[in-house]
Amino acid sequence: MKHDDALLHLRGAARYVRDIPVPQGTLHAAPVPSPVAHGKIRRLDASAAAEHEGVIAVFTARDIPGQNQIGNIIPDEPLLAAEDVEYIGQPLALIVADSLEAARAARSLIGLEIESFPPRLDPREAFARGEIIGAPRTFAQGDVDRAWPLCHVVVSGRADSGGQEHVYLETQSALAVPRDDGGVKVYSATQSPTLVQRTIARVLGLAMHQVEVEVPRLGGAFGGKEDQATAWAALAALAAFRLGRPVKLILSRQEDVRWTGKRHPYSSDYKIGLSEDAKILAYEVTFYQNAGASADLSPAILERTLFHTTNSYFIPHVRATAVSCRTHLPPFTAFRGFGGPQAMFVLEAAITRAAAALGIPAAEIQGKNLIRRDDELPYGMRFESDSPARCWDELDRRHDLAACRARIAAFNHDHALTKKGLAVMPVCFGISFTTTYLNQAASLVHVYTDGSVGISTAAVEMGQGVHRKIRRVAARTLGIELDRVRMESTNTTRVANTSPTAASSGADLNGHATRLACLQILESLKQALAAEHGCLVEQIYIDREEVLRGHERMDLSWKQLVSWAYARRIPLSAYASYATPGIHFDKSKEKGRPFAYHGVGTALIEASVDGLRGIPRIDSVKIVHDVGQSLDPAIDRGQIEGGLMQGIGWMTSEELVYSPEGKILSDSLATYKVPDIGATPEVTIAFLEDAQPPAGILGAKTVGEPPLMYGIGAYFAILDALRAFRPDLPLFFHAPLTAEKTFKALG
Ligand code: LUZ
Ligand code: MOS
Repeated sequence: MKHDDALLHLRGAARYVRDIPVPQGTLHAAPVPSPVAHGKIRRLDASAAAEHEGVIAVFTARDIPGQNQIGNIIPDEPLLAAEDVEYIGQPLALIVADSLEAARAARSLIGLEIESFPPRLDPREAFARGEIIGAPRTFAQGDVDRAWPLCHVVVSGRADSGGQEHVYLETQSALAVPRDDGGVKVYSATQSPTLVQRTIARVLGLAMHQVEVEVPRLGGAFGGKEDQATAWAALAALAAFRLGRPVKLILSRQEDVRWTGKRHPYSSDYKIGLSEDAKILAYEVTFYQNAGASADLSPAILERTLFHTTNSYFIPHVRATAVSCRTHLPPFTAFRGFGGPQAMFVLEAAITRAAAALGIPAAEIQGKNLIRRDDELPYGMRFESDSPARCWDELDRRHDLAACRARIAAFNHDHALTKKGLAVMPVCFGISFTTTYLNQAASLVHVYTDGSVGISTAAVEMGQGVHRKIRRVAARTLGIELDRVRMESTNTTRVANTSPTAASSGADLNGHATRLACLQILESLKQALAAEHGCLVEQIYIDREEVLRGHERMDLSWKQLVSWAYARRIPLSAYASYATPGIHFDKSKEKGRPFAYHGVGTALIEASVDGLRGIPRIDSVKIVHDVGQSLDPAIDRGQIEGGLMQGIGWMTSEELVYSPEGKILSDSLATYKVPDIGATPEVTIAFLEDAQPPAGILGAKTVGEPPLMYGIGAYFAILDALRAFRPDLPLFFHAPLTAEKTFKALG
């Protein structure tokens, strides 16, 4: 497999924002972070810092010409703290100097007095004090209260999942260059070019057309640059605008880990009721989302939690309530799965507890309750595919779940010091932004006179291969070779009003728009040819760069066709937009059809635990995933493997630890453990064959986010192995299940 930029990456030649050759006179900026999680600024004296050698200027909230506001969904987040301080790491000021070293060194000279108050870190405590963002929301169907007495078993409990650091390879980066018309051009490592553009316009008091945002590529993002690239771009733009000089702002790894938001930790209460034959009748859940200090994307993430309350299962009686709780930590943000994984973890916990109560394997409950075509989801959408059961059955056919369980039982019988465990993890993830209006995209396609093609869309390439997929769509639509098609950078002057490259929808939305633009060009070419040759437009095809009339070759190549058309003044560029049809959602009723389709699959995870050292290990993962007709099987495989490992990390080793003062202690890759190659299990992936016609682009279904949630199975597989050592071990659901916790659980 070859990623579009594989050679550049391999040679270290790919240019990220930090690698762009800077204009002469470029300055460097270093934010001054709050040392306190909760307090009021009593004095902020920048005079000594301003006099430090190399320092050009120090900016505070007072220097912002427009609004000191970067909140996206809710305007509750200042760019620079004016009075209230809400988390450790919050930017209080910006030092600009002729070198990064000088800017950073001057930080210690800022005279700062902050009156500090005890910080609130726990979401349940925040909820109890009424510190919530927006109103709680409830999704419901059936009537849980009437269902409980009908259940054979009812169990309840609590499940907690921790946050997760994105660990994108490229840290937050921006380069702002003032324009001669008073505007500013900003190179930003963002998933959301238009959000950055709009926010900078607001902060500087400019019109959006005075702000150009250019995104070359990202070194990973995973949601961490959907909302949180904005502050750094806006700070760089503020300094460039005020000083009339280019300004570069790059966070170090440690600054990035300390100051930026991560996946939301959740604490949840669940209650689940089942019939004697293991049918889930009722499920009630309350999600307490730890939002951090400001809203950021929390309300949208909370909404997606509610959408994924029942994951891959049909449950007739459901009541799910979710509330976003304000705490004194850096605002938590988007992370692959966007609140969905947190919901799925709770339901798997509930099922695991119910299985223990019934004395049956959890997989028996899972397999019996998979959602079927026409079943209604708690948000009113009727399920439109057979994929969950088909993926499950295919996994069973290939790997024989009962035989795996028997093999593990035999192993555990024969081994005293090592025990194995198993879990099945079905995933069903709604595809579309839950905010309906974001489901739009546009594409600008140029065919140059030599037949080569350049495409601009809203899609940001961050390693996920979206550019290669869009190139495939264009090449296939035009009937030309892939190598003729190039993706341009993402730029707000070429494609405006961009939705974030997020929600697993980059290839679908921008691929559809690109296909429409290519079809426009194709139509003009065909019309001109039909007129010239006196035939019907429908008779003309382009296949493998050859023009065909019916089945006959016209002795005209793509290249020749393009120069012929140019000479006849036929348009060779087109712009098209696309909006996902048939989706809607009514928040007043919490019902609708929010998703174009669902990303579906099932995984079988096997784990083992070393009983002496307490160390858990994921041995193997077997996956059947419905990709539809894959646009690029190698890229899809890569996404599935990467997502899986990120999910396993979230569930097993990646633990965010904070001091009581609200300071992150796990602030380096030595103390925050991401899974490495040594932790990688044997992964077997099968694509669901002859998947039904989906709503994605050219028959393909997305694979961006859903595979992360297979990793949830790692928690339950390890728990299963622990129970093989200690059948009396009380069940506990507090992710991540680290080596420390497994060691303690073994006593
Ligand atoms: N971002 C967003 C997302 O703004 N809305 C979504 O529904 C979403 N879903 C997944 C990931 N990012
Ligand atoms: Mo995302 S969590 O699709 O930026």
